Amino acid sequence: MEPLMHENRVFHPPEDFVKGAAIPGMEAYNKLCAEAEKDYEGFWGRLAKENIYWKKPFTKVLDESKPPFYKWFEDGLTNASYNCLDVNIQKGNGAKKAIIFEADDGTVTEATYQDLLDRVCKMANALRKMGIKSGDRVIIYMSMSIEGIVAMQACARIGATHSVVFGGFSAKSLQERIVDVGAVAVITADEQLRGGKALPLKVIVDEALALGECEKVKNVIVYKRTGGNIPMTAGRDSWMHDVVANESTSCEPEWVSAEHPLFVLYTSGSTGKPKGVQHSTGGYLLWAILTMKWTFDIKPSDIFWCTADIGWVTGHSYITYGPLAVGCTEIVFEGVPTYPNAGRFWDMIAKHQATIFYTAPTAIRSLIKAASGDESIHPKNYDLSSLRLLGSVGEPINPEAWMWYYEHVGGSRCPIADTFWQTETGGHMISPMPGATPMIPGSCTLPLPGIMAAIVDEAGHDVPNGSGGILVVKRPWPSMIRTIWNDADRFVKSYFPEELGGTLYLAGDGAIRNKDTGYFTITGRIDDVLNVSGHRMGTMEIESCLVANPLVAEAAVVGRPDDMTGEAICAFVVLKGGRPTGDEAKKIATELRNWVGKEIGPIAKPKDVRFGDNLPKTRSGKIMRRLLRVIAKGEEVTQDTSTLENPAILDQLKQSL
Ligand code: 6R9
Repeated sequence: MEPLMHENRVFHPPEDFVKGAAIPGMEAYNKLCAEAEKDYEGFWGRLAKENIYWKKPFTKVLDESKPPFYKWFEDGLTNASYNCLDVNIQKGNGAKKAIIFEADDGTVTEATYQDLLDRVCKMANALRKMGIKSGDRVIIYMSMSIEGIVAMQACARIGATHSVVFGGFSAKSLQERIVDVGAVAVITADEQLRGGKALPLKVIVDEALALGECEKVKNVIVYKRTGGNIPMTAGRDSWMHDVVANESTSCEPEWVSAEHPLFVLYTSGSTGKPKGVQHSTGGYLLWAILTMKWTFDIKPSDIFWCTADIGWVTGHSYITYGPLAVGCTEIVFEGVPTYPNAGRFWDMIAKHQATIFYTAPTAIRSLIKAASGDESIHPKNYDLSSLRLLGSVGEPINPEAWMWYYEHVGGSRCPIADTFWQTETGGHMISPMPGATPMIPGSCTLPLPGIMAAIVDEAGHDVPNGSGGILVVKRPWPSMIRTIWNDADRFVKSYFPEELGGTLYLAGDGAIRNKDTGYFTITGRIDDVLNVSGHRMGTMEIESCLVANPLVAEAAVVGRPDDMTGEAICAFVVLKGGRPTGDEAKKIATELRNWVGKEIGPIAKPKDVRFGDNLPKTRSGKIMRRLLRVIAKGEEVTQDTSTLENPAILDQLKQSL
């Protein structure tokens, strides 16, 4: 933390950027913040009227009668897909490119707003024909494709709530989500392509459904991506191209309440079970639109590229909904940043003339490393002059990576929006406004207008700038999580804990504000959630997976800092058959890694696996994770170990494989 607190390089938005910006300068930013302070409901009500098409206008902005179950614009009727597609076509943008899709192998396909509307309507009609109706849940298990976006938009069009599961999750993770959300259909692809390799999707869906409790799933719709050989179950499975073939290109949208659940997206929390984060339609869409305008300063002429996957919230807000709702042209990419070489991002920016580029620090760090080993793929060899704005998301961006991104990708000309937010927040919470906020590398700077972010102590009291604490949001905002699907209790306990007074939204991150600037710096999660390459992983989730292995008696999982992935997963394991050594230990470690890969997904595989006869525990039997964290880092244990029942165990665990 220290170097960050002393970071004093300041980068001001370039003058010509400020001139045309949506928020041109700090005065304009402060004015919006003051408007929200003065009349909170008036502020949001005005923006919701100006930015969304309402079939029936709302009469009440915010209902706070049952906190923390807040309702926004509830009696207003709207539709997310209508706002993204029809509204833009009515504005005369039917022939405008909506999506430039680049496949793994470099093939480019484009879709205009009119094409997209036609395809969404056909798909929506096909879903309706299968009996899928408003309020039903549909699982989408696909990789990056126009079809994936069409599937999400088609669900939105008929009021079905989608739940996208990242294509890297295992059959078991997929099945758990299908069961929890009570899905009636699954939309998938035969296979996905990543880095020149075909990877399975449909057979994993089959495996998931065979795990049981999935009787509600009546239809599996399969997009033919690779043409790979896959089994189809008669009466249940159908090809996407067949079901849409004879459908009409017009489809009356389902006009839903602004509070209607647009999607449920599962994310890791501090228990073993992932939480289904439920989002609304109106409030969510409003914030996707406003953040496109404010944070990304989006203009009709922009070519916007967010490199996220639709399996994560970033892909929802800044691929499927935000960019289309504001009518820009966006790039959608199927592949990986390192194939066919680590110059792929730079090559694509140049080829498609991207103006705004939004990616994750972990990708930047790996491309810095690649470019230091191979000059030919350094960004300086590509024409990146089309860029005017950069963005970062998913984890803190370290000042070194920030500087490299700023100088070598942005040509010291493009502001960087370091956007702090979460699956639960629906959109950006804290970020520089690119035409206003002076930037300091490593700080996400200031909250967006209307977002009442603050730092408090463990009792919920404000702490002065300069002292660290717990990041909270003091007032509800339109795109906030509405509940955890099927678990309202957990929603209240996780996000509005009694200890903080019950009204503050607890983000789960620690933060500190600079004494002079008031800028926020996020110091990392304060719960048992790890951030590996920008992906959230619950330590408990991995622990319960490990102990489910027949060889394992007990396991504890902690994170340790990693130069490339931000954090790395370290598992401390006690085997039923005693502590293995040498080759035997290596073999079992590999076996356990693969087990986690198979049970949860490859992103959850522990980097380190260490074995002990036991784990360090207090006399009351609590695993002392803080000691494990120290050991995982390879540091000497200097803390008090007097409460430890079995201090000798520490030496054993220190021995790495
Ligand atoms: C959008 C997204 C959320 C967690 C969040 C925090 C970390 C995200 C960050 C950041 C520092 C940033 N995080 N953006 N930390 N600076 N700009 O990533 O959602 O997958 O739910 O993760 O990611 O720890 O709490 P999600």
